Amino acid sequence: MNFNFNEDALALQDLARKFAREEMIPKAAEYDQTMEYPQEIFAKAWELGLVNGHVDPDLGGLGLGCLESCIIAEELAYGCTGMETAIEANSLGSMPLLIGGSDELKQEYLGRLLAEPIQAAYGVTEPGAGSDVSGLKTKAEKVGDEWVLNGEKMWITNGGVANWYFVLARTNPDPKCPSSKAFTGFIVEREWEGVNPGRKEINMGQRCSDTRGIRFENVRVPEKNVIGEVGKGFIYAMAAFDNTRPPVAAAATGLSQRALDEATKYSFERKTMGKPIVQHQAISFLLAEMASRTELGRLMTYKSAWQVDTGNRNTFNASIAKLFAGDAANQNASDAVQIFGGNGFNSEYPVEKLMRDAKIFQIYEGTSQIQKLIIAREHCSKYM
Ligand code: CS8
Ligand code: FAD
Repeated sequence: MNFNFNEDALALQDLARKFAREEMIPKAAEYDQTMEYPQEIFAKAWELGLVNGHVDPDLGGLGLGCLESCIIAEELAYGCTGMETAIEANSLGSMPLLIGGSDELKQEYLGRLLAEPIQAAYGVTEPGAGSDVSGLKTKAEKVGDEWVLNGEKMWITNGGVANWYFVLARTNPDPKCPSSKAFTGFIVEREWEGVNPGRKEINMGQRCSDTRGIRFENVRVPEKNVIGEVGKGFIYAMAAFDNTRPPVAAAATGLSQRALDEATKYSFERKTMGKPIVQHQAISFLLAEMASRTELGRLMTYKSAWQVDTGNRNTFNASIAKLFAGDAANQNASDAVQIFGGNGFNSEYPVEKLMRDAKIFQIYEGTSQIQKLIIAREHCSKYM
């Protein structure tokens, strides 16, 4: 057991921390208000190597481990989780390809992400199926040597800006076919005929992140754009979450830490009944609880990332990390607003944005209820 980061990880943490404080925080309120996509921030982060770090070195990437990705995600999220989601969605979009794709497909599409500051997206959720991935209706049929894709995706992060999408579609129409054999993953280019992203959704928080529905109408996908084996798409899509839920938990932890720091600073400055509010035990105990949640979320995140990096299945711990850190971010943001009093409710202060931004951590990459479902299944399977 060693809780010290090595020099490379410390250098990455410093780099991401500096970037968050100097580039992201000063612009966060403006991007929140305008809801503009943070391309300028994305491009600067890309220049510094803070985007796509997970791509293998033999493809020209940095080959960072999951723990290093978590370190970056936490620091960037401290600055602004809207911008961080826009950045981190590239890892999610490319993860099924990294897991199951051929070298040729990886070189082509991951190569694009390394060549220019452009986006990828992960297209699984549909208007009628979010938690229940097995219930999705988008379908692909083989016609000659191509696949013809039809259907509709919903809530796709980077949906309007991505150069290409990972799309999960049903390829076996038999309702009795198990999920592990019924779906196939495809790489679909934004510019192909029949690919139609919808309007940008206006969300409660993380408002500069670009979330859209996408319609696929008779989109012709070449056979080479099938990821891995036909029928294995569900497995690649699920295995991707094992790699990306730790960084999502890390981002939630970054928000928890920011809420704690803002609330602590304020509680030293604000005076009531003749003393700084930090000297009221009710306030210092809130800070103690916030600090405890932040530390616990971070520890579980690191453990679930360490399992990935040591080649162990982490489904159980990734869901615990995502569940705990997502809930912690919400409680910490709400407590920070409480500590700020009336000022906390006002957009001149940073914490109301934190509270709006935090909510999505209990919804995307699997809701808190779905994390409990996964944790319970994994736990109970050990007793069977
Ligand atoms: O449907 C599953 C689920 O995970 N639902 C939640 C969906 C979700 O998380 N969506 C997130 C969308 S992306 C998003 O929100 C992006 S946020 C913006 C970007 C932020 C920046 C990063 C479920 C409910 C867990 C399971 O569904 P079921 O239909 O019950 O399937 P199962 O019976 O559990 O499994 C079917 C087969 O799949 C295999 N499987 C399941 N999990 C895994 C993992 N790795 C490998 N294989 C897996 N983790 C399972 O073993 C079954 O295979 P068999 O061969 O049949 O035994
Ligand atoms: P539903 O599945 O309809 O769930 C509704 C409620 O019922 C929830 O509280 C849920 O927890 C609960 N529930 C459902 N099933 C069960 C059950 N079996 N047991 C207990 N409770 C249950 N998806 C992508 O594919 N790619 C993306 O990039 C992406 N980005 C997103 C960005 C944003 C801003 C948002 C809002 C969503 C994004 N999503 C993305 C979709 C996201 O993953 C889904 O919204 C989420 O998985 C929940 O699905 P749903 O919205 O259909 O809710």
